[in-house]
Amino acid sequence: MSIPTGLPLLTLHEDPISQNCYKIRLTASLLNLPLIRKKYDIKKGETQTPFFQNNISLARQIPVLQVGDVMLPESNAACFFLADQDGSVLGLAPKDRFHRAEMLRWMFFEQNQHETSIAVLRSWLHITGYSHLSESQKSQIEVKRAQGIRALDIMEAHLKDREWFVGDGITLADVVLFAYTAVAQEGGFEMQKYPYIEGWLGRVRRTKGWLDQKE
Ligand SMILES: N[C@@H](CCC(=O)N[C@@H](CS)C(=O)NCC(=O)O)C(=O)O
Repeated sequence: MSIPTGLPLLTLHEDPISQNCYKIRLTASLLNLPLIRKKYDIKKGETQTPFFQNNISLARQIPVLQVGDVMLPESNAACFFLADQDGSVLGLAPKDRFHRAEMLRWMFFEQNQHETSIAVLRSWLHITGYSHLSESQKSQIEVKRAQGIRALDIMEAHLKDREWFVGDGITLADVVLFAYTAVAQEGGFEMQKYPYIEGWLGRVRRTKGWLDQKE
């Protein structure tokens, strides 16, 4: 399957409650790219249908970025697709080879150490609600909390002597880490303990083209 040439229509299959979807909207906004939004309610199981599985994503999860008629699941892959183009004014995907690899390092960190703890606790405690959790979920809360604190500690230490995660400007590493860090308090994380992270969140919010997650 090939990607259409020119400027293909970009459609985001999403649930606005999801910060993984917000990452893609934020990337598009920072790059001033138009996105069509197709909304689903994951709480009502709208991504669990055979139609969704056969036509949108085998994983039956959002977000999925549709490029023309080609589907691209996985939030960080979608952000990379949007930013990895010549003429990106903000340089969200740096040209320097080592910086690109470092950016990927933090995007992988986000997916395997940050999202798996901070996003999951936010989803359980803020969206589902403690009283609706299964016994298995309840039993995992403290482990997830320790994993999330470890991820935040790593970010705080990294930001002590730099303004951005990679190089000297905003990249996708900042964009994807911003999404769930900005709402980490909804998962019970005490964000006042992380002054360097708070300063960095402010820098991301002040970047031209920044978009609030509610927009
Ligand atoms: N690694 C995936 C995670 C996608 C994901 O967990 N999506 C959630 C919403 S944030 C979802 O669709 N949940 C509903 C379900 O799994 O049924 C990404 O970054 O896109």
